[in-house]
Amino acid sequence: MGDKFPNYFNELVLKFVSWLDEAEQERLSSTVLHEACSYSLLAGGKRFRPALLLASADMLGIARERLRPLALAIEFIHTLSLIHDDLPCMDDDTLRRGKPTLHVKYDEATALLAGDLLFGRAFYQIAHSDLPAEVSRKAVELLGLAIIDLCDGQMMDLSASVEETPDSTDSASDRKRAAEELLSRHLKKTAALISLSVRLPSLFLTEAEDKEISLKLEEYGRSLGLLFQITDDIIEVTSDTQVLGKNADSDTRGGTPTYVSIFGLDGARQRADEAAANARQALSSFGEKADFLLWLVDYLLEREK
Ligand code: GRG
Repeated sequence: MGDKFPNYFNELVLKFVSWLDEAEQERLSSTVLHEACSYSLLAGGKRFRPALLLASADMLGIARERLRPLALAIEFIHTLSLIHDDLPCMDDDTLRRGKPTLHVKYDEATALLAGDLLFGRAFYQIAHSDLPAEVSRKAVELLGLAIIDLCDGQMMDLSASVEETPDSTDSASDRKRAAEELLSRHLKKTAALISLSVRLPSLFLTEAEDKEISLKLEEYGRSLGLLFQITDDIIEVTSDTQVLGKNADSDTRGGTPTYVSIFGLDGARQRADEAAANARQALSSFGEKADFLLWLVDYLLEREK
């Protein structure tokens, strides 16, 4: 297999970054606020969601160019969620994508408004495009739902940080409830946007095809998103800040329960394996066309940043 899949992943990332550079050059204004948005957008980041969206499009045989507005919209919303997540009233973080967070580089008001502006740009990008009307309508509906999930998940995250992580002295039912709460929080906070990225390309299929295929893509995306979050929790305790590009203990400083704090490192790895198995199962009917998306499952299981 060698470098085939990593190279393909890089190719997708480069394609997306070229779209992002073009979108930044066509910005509607060059005020400080727009510069602040560009600071966060162009700070790097793995571009995991847009690359996933393009890989799904390739698997379904949909021309990549048709996905341009949707890929940009997804990354705008993801970046906005990171900017707001880092604010003092949320996670209060100082480092993101290897650079000072937006409110540290500028100020809080600018960071808040930059996030709001990206929200607007995401929907403008979709509506101001030549996407077929029905694709555009459905994409807005699904993106709206994913954003609602993101906000719900973040709210759960904030409340979780003031509750105690159950330990061995807690009853089995307390531990079960904590595990269910953790699953629900991560499905909303992390898996919703990842799942949407995999699902969106199927909007270009016929309605009958979309109905059948979108369920499998969503299931894969949900499991992959969960796997992404579990491995995020694992590398938060096994990696250092320099490798991560964000503070290594950023999610645990507020005492928020994580897969590692609830299940221990081995338990978290076991849950990562289960999510990986579910993701593989969801794509079992796609044959070798799904090879890259299946490789991605192993890549996430082994990732160190
Ligand atoms: C209004 C869209 C909107 C959101 C507001 C703040 C908030 C609600 C939600 C925050 C959700 C959040 C920060 C989830 C974390 C998901 C996650 C694992 C992010 C890290 O993603 P990576 O590693 O980041 O792909 P890069 O920097 O590589 O893009």
